Amino acid sequence: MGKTIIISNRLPVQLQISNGSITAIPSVGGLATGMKSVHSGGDSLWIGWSGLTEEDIPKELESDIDNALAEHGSSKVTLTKGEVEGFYFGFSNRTIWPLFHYFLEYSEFELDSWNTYKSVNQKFADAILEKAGDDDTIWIHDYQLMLVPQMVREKRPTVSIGFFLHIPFPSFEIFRTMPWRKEVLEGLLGSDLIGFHIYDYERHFLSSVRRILGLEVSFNDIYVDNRVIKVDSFPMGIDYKKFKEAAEEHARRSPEKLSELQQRLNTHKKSDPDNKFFLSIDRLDYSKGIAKRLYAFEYFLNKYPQYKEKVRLIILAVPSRSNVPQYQLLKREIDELVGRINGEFSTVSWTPIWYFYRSMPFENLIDLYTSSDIAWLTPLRDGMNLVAKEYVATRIDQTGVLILSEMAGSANEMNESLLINPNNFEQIADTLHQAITMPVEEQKARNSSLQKRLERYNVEKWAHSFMNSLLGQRDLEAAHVSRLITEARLQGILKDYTSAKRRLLFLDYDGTLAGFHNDPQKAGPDAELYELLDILHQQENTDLFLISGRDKDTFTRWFLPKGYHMIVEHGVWISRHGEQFKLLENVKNDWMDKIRPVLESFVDRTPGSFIEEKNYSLAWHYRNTDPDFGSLRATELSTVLTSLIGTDDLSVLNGNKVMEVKSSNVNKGRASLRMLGENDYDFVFAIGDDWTDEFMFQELPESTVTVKVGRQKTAARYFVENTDKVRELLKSFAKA
Ligand code: GDG
Repeated sequence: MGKTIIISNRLPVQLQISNGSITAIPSVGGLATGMKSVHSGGDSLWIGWSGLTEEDIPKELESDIDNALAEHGSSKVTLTKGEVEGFYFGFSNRTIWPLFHYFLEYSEFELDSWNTYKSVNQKFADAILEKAGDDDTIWIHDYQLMLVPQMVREKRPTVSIGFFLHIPFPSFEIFRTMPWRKEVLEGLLGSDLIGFHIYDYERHFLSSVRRILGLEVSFNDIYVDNRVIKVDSFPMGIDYKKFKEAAEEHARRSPEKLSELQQRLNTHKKSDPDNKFFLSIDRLDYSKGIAKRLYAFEYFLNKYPQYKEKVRLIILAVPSRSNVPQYQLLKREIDELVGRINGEFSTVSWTPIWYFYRSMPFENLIDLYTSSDIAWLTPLRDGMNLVAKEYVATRIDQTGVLILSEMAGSANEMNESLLINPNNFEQIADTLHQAITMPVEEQKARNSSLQKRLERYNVEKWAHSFMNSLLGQRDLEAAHVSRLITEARLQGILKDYTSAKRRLLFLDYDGTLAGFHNDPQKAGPDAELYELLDILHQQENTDLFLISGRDKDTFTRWFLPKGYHMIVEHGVWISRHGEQFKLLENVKNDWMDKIRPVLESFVDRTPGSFIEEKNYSLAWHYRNTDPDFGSLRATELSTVLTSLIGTDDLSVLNGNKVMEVKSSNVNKGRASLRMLGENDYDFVFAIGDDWTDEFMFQELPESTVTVKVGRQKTAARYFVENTDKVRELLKSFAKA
């Protein structure tokens, strides 16, 4: 097992240079803490930007810096001022951040900053490639590095790569507006595992993958060429113990040991024990909804004037990205709002808002959490929001009320909090009132459930479950690879092939001998395929069957003159030696008039879908529909058909973007078994791509060489990746 490499924009270490000497101080942020169990010992490395630009680092200190970082298991990527501008302040924070938080109007689509984003992502990828071995596990973090997975994959196809997005993934309608949407998705798909905080982001991502890249998605697996990429949600937790213990230590402190801030807070609390503190903590970011919260506070004071002089809103706005214009404007707006509201409502003894625009030491953060009766966290959009979780963790006597925005990822797991829509002032004012008057018993009941969950699914669990899932993907991959037809296996198969006295081959057509086409009638055989089939067909002691769900007329046109043996419509018809098709199974088709109108109603309501009518079956094709809508309709149709066909001897086959109704006593397994009984075969081979072929894989004897095309679950013994590989395999039979 190799080492673990973590990559994030910023290293979890702060560098300070003073008088030519370097100090590296580990940061205490949530991510750094969460990764502690993953990033420890000598077998892990964290790669990221140190926070100092190339211009900031004196050449002679370069190696000292590297050594200082190495002591913390870190390695730096050096960026120039220009790169930081284009990559970080530019594309990351002026394009992706606003877009992914649904601030479409703030998103700038600048080609220059996109190009810098690409080249800086390449720098990160190169830094990884320089350090990574083939069996290492790589975990890439966040929106600044979305192209890195693919850049690493290109050079290291077998390395295990995980990616976690800390911010929301927006709906397709928003994401599609970005000019480089395709490149971003392709970049992410270099990963083996892509993680999001919540299922909604996951589903938006999958929808974009289907619609923009047209890729096959099955549940939360994406199939790309010969790889399966897993997408899953892992809601990030906090270091629960750290916050709980800090609060306990805080409660034990003697008055003279309290911080100055705490002493001030206490003085105000003492002046009237009924006074309530509301707490609002965020980075100063438009996504956090600070300005809206201020307007809502004003609304509340007007709607519930009895709380004037009784409540106080403490706002901690941590400076962030202050050289991006939107952040400067927001800062001005908040400054003005605070001034206006304080001016409007203040009395000689009361200022409604205390506003801090700074970062506070951890100790003061705990002062604020433990002193506030109500945490009011109402982002307009937030990937998770850890502050909400931290507040609850510090409430050691289990009092306190959390008011949380529905738009924060954390709302998904914090149902016991008071959830509000940050745009609904009426609801906010009423909820503040509800929070102020909430009985202590109710507060305790809510917080105790919340605390249990936060303690259990803490940040360490989060990191572990991501890593375990990534390793699981690697095992899955290994299991797949173990069934791949390798050169050695091929030689074994060929040996049996050549030494056999009589061979029987079953070849599925669509998705196996030929790729899919939007119009099935156009997916006809090419010259190379005819040539290959001719050779196999003419080999001595070889019975080759094309076995397909296709209608007999198409196969008559394409193959009858060639004289290949054919079984079509899943086993209804058979043709040998170029003779006309004959019925292989006795089947009825009088049910068709009943089912056809049902399918027609689905065609009418599902643009792009159509009916294929065969002699003994009806197929509804939905390959050309909107992928999400098509799958939805397919599920609906399946329910309708299942209830309709009830006792009839019919079955519904759910193929590759096609749903087919046919007699239940007909399938490829039954048909192939009948052929097998006709002669004494000592080499039997069956190959196919969808689950109608699984009937063959299941019914044919165990000694059969069964081969699945693609990596989906299968009963086949082997698999090959795609139709090109099928051809290669058959060519080797042709040469045998
Ligand atoms: C992004 C996503 C997602 C805040 N002020 C001070 C301070 N903090 C600490 C808090 C908390 C962290 O910063 C903020 O985390 P959030 O999750 O609330 O928000 P973002 O910074 O926007 O983080 C977010 C997160 O990534 C993780 O995936 O939840 O949705 O936007 O830990 O305690 N810490 C100190 N002083 C402060 O003044 N010491």
